[in-house]
Amino acid sequence: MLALLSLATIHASAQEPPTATPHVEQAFALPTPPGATTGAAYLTLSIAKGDAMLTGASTPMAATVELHSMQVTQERMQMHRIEQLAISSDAPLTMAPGGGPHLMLIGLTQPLIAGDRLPLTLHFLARPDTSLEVSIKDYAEMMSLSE
Ligand SMILES: [Cu+2]
Repeated sequence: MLALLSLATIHASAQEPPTATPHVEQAFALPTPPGATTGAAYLTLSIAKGDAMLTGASTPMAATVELHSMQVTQERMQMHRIEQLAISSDAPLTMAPGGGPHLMLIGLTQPLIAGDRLPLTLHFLARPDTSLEVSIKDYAEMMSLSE
């Protein structure tokens, strides 16, 4: 059983081209109040083999998208712009509200409304871009649904 499993693993990784883009899961953006000019999006990126680097993102619904990290101390939450975020086969990149890395949408061209979709393109170092449609969801609602 173990031998079969490892053979299957080797086979799968042999098929993956070296320039494969990371796999995106659980992508969502939070709705914004009327008049808000910034928003946030979150996703999980994984890769079957090796490592990759997320270097940025873009959307027609915001002037810019920055990669942010967040440090939460007892006194405050502080966000910093960062140049890149690493993804590796043994450490997926996971983003979630409440702290840690996220995508900051700056200069929204329209409010993010729950139920709508946000077109998003992810940029990677030495790998092709990935485009996806991110669901705009109320996080509190998502949490209550998953309980
Ligand atoms: Cu931020």
